[in-house]
Amino acid sequence: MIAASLLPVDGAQSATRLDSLALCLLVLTGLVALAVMVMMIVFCVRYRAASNASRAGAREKDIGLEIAWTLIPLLLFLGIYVWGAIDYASLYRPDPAATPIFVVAKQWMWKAEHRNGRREVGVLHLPLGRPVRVVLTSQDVIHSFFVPAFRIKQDAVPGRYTAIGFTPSRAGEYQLFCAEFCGTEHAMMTGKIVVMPPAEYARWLAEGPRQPGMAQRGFALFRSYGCSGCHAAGASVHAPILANLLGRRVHLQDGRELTADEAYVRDSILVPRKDVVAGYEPIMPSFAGQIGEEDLLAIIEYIRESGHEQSTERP
Ligand code: HEC
Ligand SMILES: [Cu+2]
Repeated sequence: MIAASLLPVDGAQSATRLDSLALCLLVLTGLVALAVMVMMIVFCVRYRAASNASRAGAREKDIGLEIAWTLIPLLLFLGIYVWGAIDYASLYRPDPAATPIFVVAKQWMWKAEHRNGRREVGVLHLPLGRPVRVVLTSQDVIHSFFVPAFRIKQDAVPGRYTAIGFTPSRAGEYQLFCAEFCGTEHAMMTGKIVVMPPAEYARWLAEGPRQPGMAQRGFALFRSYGCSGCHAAGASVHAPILANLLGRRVHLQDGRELTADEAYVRDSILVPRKDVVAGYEPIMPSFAGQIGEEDLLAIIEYIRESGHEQSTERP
């Protein structure tokens, strides 16, 4: 198809879905525009002042017709809205169970860390057919993580986590761009996405340079920063147990309720007064300025993993 050959290949399920939505919208609006144009021209010619076409029997009012041409387009376009909203939610409210991969943007490169501690710069390896969630942040200015082959784009903002979820559906190599002007070498801030079959990806993860797994590093940090003094199971301070926190519903003191994600945990550490958990005193000190981005990510991974150990998911 012409449309298909104009677009980059679809390397992820998100791309296939977005393409069908865009095509559907194009066809629908095209048909509406065409129908209006054709009728306009036909009526202009047929009933022009000089023509003697019969004007008898013209209807002044037709409620049925009016309702039809209001209701049918309304339903069609509301349908498009719902379709778009569902696709949007699957990208920007990704499944908390999807494999997280951490990407830190910085002038002018992309740095990634996988859960076992394998790191890479300028390249991002992903498993084929597995839902992943790229968790982004920036060390300096706003960047934007843009992969045309996946039809995804998400800002990387300093001091905040953003995330985007997708499932790579075709093995191969794709281009990664920065889509937010971020300084003189913005145009050079590109990278390569490599989608490989899960077994190959697992092999790739296990080899090559890496530091201790993120969770393992996070555990050491959790102790050295004194978090365990309050949060460990046997601590004398009344503080929540953090196991299984990620993805859990949290009730806050002010009555709000939210689902704990990376951004929530990050804020709990840096701005503890912002979201105080119901039933606890706001005694947790802020660690803003003390814990670096990469250490924060490691602590979050430790909290996630400590949940898994207690459930029966793992051998
Ligand atoms: C002085 C004791 C104390 C220390 C030290 C402490 N916390 Fe807390 N923390 C608390 C208390 C009490 C709460 C519950 C009240 C609140 O939300 O502020 C809490 C809440 C949290 C929450 C939200 C929990 C939930 O169930 O939603 C997270 C996440 C957290 N702490 C992580 C950490 C990390 C990571 C560290 C170390 C860098 C740390 N805390 C250090 C006492 C502490
Ligand atoms: Cu950039």
